[in-house]
Amino acid sequence: MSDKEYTPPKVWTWDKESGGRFAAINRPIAGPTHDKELPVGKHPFQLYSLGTPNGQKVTIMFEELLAAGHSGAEYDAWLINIGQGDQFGSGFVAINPNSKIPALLDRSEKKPVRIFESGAILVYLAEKFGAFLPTNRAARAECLSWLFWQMGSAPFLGGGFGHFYAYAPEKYEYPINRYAMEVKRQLDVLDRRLAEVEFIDGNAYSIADMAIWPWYGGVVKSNSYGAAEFLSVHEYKHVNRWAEQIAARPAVQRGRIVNRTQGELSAQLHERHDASDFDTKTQDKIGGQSAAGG
Ligand SMILES: N[C@@H](CCC(=O)N[C@@H](CS)C(=O)NCC(=O)O)C(=O)O
Repeated sequence: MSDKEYTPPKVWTWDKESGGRFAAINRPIAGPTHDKELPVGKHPFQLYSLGTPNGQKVTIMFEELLAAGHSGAEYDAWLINIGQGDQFGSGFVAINPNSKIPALLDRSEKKPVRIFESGAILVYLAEKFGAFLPTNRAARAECLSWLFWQMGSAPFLGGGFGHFYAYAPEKYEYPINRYAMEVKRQLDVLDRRLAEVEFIDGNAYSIADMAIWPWYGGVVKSNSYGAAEFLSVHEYKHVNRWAEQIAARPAVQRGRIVNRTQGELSAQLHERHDASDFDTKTQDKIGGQSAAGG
C-alpha cells in the first residue's frame, strides 16, 4: 500500500508483519522477553554492546582512556546481538530498561553502577577519569551542548533518513525528502562549526567528537546507508577534514571495530576482553568464538 492511501484507524494496533527489516525485533512494549544472565569478565567495566555508531562511541572512549594511561578503564566488551533479541534478555534489561545497546556496568564501585544511554555513559566515564570533558564551566557547557546536540540529532539521521532511505520495505518520497533535508541541515551545522574550530567543543578533542564522529563521520567518510552521493557529502569539506583527523587516531581505529559484526572481517572484533585482542585477531576470533559466546 502506498503511504498516500493510508488512513490511520481510530485505534492503533500492532501489526507484527509491518516492521520491514526490523519486524522481528521491534515491539510496542518494554520489559524482558526471556530469562538470560549476562556474562561477566575480569575487568572493572562490563560493556554490553554492538558496533553500531551508538556502540562505537563508548568503545572509542574506553580505548582513548586506556591510550591516555587510565589503566582503571580496562573493559570487557560483550556482544549483544540485537537482531536476535539479546537486548530483551532479563540480565540486559536490568542494566538498560530501554533495551538498547550500549549498556555498561561499573563493577569498580562499592555497589556496581549501571549506566545506559551512550551520552550518559560518555559523561560518566569522563567524570570518573577526569578526561575528555573540560572542567571550566563555559568550556564544559559548550562540550555538553554538542554532545546533547548529537543525542537529539542522530535519530533523524538513523531512525529517520537511514530507515526510510535504506531499510524501509518501500521507498516513500515524503519521508526521504523530509529527512534528507534535515540531515543536510545538520551536516551544514557541523560544517560551519568545523570551519571555525579544530575540534567540536572549540577547545580540545572531547567526548563531543567521540559522540558525533561515528554518526556524521560515517555519513561523509563511510557511505552510511549508501547515501554519500545522494546527500552530496563532498560539499561538507570541514566535516570531511575533521572526520579524517579523528579517524587517524589509533584509539579510534581500535574502538570502532569492537563488537562490530558488519563490514570487512578485518574491521570486526566481536568481543574485546584484552588489549592484545587487537593484535591477535584471527579468522577464528573474529567470526567464531566471540560470535558464539555473545
Ligand atoms: N539513545 C540511545 C540509542 C541507542 C540505540 O538506538 N541502540 C540501538 C542500536 S544503535 C538498539 O539497541 N536497537 C535495538 C532495538 O531497538 O531493539 C543511545 O544513544 O544509547
